[in-house]
Amino acid sequence: MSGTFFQPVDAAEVPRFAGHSTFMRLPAVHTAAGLDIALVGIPWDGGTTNRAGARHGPREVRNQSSLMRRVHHVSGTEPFSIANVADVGDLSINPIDLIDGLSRIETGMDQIVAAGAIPLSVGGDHLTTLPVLRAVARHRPVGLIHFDAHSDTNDRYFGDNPYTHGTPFRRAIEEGLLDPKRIVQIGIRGSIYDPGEHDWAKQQGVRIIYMEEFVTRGAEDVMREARSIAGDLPTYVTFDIDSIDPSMAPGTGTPEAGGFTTREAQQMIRLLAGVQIVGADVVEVSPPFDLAGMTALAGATMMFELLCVIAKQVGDRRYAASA
Ligand SMILES: [Mn+2]
Repeated sequence: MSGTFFQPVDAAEVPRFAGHSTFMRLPAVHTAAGLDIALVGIPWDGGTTNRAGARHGPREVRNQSSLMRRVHHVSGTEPFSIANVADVGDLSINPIDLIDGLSRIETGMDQIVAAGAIPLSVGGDHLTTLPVLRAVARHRPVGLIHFDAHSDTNDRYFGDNPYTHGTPFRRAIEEGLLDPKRIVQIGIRGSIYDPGEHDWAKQQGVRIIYMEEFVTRGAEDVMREARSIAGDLPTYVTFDIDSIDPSMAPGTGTPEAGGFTTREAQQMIRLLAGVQIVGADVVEVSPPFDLAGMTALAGATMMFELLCVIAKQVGDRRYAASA
């Protein structure tokens, strides 16, 4: 089967620092038709309220993703042998019009979903996840496993503006895209504007696991709960790079001290095995604030971890169907 799947450029023939920059050194294709998993960039930070720059994320994550190899060293998963994966490029965006930007992202993501591919995207700020969910959850609400320093369930900003990277999950719940009782947010921390800032989310049934609880319980226990909240229904996974400590991922718009190590984040993504993932993203990598590409590398690494979990699920499903 793997003979028919797209493959990364062979590092023994073209060294990893050479050639075109695509996600995981995979072929760049123009359509998601025939793909199991579509790697896609969303270079848009129109929802950023403070330090902009995540629009540059996809290009730098592509660059650092050239460091990824073919085989996951713990699970043994070979994602490119068991699933058809390629880089479908960047979605069309509008850098100067927020509403049109959201609309274009939704349209582009619709095409990927209609082609039957699971989208694994790289932002962009966290508002990009809202139009992605509008496409992924068009026909039924999905669950959400959300790694972040911030809950992103605020209501309004600067008057009556409903759309910022601090509001996507409130809007997604209101729009019926997410089942709030199947949402778990992990790693939440940092100063807040108002003591009641997380009350609305909690009242909807969102489970917020603050960083301090994660430190006490550890990854295994927290992810056991996360998997049970997601259940065996369709679930989206969103990974904000600011969930990682700024000492390891400084290149982001809203850093918060006291976060995950990259190793803890990798461990948690591996523990997603068994979750029915219908889409995933890595957001808020902001190269203008990065140092030596370390945050883009962390983002590319989380993308590879997610890819391996999703590919395993695709491969298992294909094997079950052919058995
Ligand atoms: Mn976020």
